[in-house]
Amino acid sequence: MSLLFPRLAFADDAPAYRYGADAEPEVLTHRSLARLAGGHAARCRELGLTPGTRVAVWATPEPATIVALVGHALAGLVSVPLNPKLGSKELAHILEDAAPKAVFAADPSAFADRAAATRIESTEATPPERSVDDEPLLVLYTSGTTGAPKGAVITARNVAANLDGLADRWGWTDGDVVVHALPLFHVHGLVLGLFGSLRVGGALHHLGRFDPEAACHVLAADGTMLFAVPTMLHRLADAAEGDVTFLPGLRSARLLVSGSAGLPVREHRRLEKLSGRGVHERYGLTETLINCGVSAFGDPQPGYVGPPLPGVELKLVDDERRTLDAHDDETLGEVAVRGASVFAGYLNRPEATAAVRDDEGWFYTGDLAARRADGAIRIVGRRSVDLIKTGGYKVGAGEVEACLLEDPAVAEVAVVGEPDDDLGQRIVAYVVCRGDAPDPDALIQRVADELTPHKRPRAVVFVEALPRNAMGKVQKKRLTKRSEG
Ligand code: MLC
Ligand code: AMP
Repeated sequence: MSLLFPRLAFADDAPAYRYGADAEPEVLTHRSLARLAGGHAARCRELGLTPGTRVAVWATPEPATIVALVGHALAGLVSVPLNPKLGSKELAHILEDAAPKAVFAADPSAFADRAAATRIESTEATPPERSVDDEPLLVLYTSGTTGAPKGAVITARNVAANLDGLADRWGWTDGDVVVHALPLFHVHGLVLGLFGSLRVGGALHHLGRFDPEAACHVLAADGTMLFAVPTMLHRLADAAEGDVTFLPGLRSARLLVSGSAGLPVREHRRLEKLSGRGVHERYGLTETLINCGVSAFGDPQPGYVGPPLPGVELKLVDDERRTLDAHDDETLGEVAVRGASVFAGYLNRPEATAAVRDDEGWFYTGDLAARRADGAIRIVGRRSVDLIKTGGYKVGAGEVEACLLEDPAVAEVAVVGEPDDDLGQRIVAYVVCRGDAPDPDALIQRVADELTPHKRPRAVVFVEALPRNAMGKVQKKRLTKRSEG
């Protein structure tokens, strides 16, 4: 059976992970990463953590975290990466739902106020070998329209199959150095950025935090690919326009990749001018990993996310989930996908899994799209207005509403995503007060503290009443129109 990360078994001295934006980043070679991951795996065994056990990791991007994530993968432990900014309620929910047997952190003192964690130590040992099996590798928490986030169980085969499809589409090899500043608790930064680089035997340079100048600097030195969400590319274009120092990096990268949300055609055009080659988009979900991607062997396709990856079956369906055969770039249907990359299900939630995946293995994404004659997919929106994508993060309107309703001064609330040049969508809360209006900043802070800062509303609008239809259902589209007008 093939290995999940083949180059870690050879363990040579080429860089696998670099961290930091300054002149001398911290480096883990394939050898040092393999040996340290082996040491962490041995320690987990001593702690009585047996294969299949869930273990949480505070996902700061520093090297120790990488050692733990890789050590768990090799040892057959299931990592539950935690957003370092998680607020009290959401953290409590994840710890209760995933019930990890241990929580690891590079620096436990940074999280002492939220959860007791065990320090990741740097001892070395021969690493175990992990083959591409059907056992869980990760549980990634992702939001739905209502309720608290659900844990998507991702197996080793899901990851390997998906990364092999991407490597094929992008010509991704051991000569590539991916540059990114994405969080390591979601698919984009963790599965693609880290595990993808390790699977092809290349390197990942994590900048620590997104900074257009640092990104271009590393690309100009030896970075070959940039992975980014549209917000980062928008900020990169803002910084680079009129400043030639950004151009060498933008022009030497062989591939600029955008994903996690749609990149507007306007931004495509700006980046095409700056970089000379433009941006290749890919489209995915936590539950399915990446479904479509524009080929690196051809030009970018502004407005399109490309055809399905090798190994991904894709169909468009109508509201009754009947297949639509149209290839006219016009007929809209919901995207459904099937294949080895589709997750194993939501942790502890068989009904939620059954609602999105049918008996034949088709996963219904909730995304609406049209398909061109050559199979390229154009994503046009989502079925539900209650799923918001802000800065590439998925946020459920329901979770933010539930949080705000806990404030005694809030009688009713409707949360919507409104168009935003920088974030794609900006979270706005429309609030009907009970008595005197509360301080809007306090409402915003409640969401940042209890859920996570990226779920906080960027604006609170007080209204007399929420628009409702004859059935009493809030008509969110009318709210958005009101603020635009
Ligand atoms: C602000 N901050 C607060 C706060 N207000 N903290 C506490 N309380 C408050 N009230 C903090 C923030 O945490 C952040 O800290 C800083 O202040 C700035 O806040 P921000 O304005 O919200 O963040 P911003 O810089 O705008 O972030 C933009 C961004 C980020 C692009 C860097 O949105 C991002 O990293 N997005 C990536 C999302 C992603 O990876 N999605 C992939 C999902 S997988 P600090 O320290 O952080 O600066 C998927 C599948 C697929 O979708 O297809 O890929
Ligand atoms: P998440 O649950 O965070 O993984 O978000 C998945 C969602 O992100 C998808 O259902 C899409 O709505 C959106 N998405 C990801 N990539 C793209 C893209 N390239 N274009 C448009 N939407 C995207």
